[in-house]
Amino acid sequence: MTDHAQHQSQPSTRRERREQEREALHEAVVSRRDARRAERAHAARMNRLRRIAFGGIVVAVLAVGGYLAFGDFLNRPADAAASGVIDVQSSMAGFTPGEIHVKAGQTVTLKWWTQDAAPHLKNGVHTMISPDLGLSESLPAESTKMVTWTVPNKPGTYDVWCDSCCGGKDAPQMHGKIVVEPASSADTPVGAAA
Ligand SMILES: [Cu+2]
Repeated sequence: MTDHAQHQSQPSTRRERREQEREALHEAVVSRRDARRAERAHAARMNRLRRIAFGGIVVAVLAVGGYLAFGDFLNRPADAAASGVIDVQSSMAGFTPGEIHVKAGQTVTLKWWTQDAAPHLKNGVHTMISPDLGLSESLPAESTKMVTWTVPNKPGTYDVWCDSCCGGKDAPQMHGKIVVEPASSADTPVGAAA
């Protein structure tokens, strides 16, 4: 068989060739259109997924933020009687918990800690100041310190603050509360049995 003979089996007329070319072109256009359609559908799906993922992230961030902001209110105030040691964290948000309860005359230990780095803190420390309660302590950056303290025998609610970061005493969030409860339940004014 010669080359010439092979070519005989191919479309020989110009018209047939043109028709075939047109068909091929049409197929190409159709398949490109289908590909674009599939691409668009895929993009829409991805967008939907992205929106769902973004929504999930927003919810998670809000949940964590809410927990950080309101965790103090949700948790019961720390109570020395329960554990013997009161865990107190200092951070840019102030004291956590924001309120602790102690008994008049009791000697308590505060396990006071921070994860903050020195450059964020004046003199590289957080402080815990309450002149009325005889507290004037400092805590070096990224450390834990056990503070043993005898609570004055004067029940009441006292202000305590950090004066070495985030606006210090002038910043409301740098303040915490120490509630000194009467030593014996017989002295408790609220809810006491007659
Ligand atoms: Cu501080």
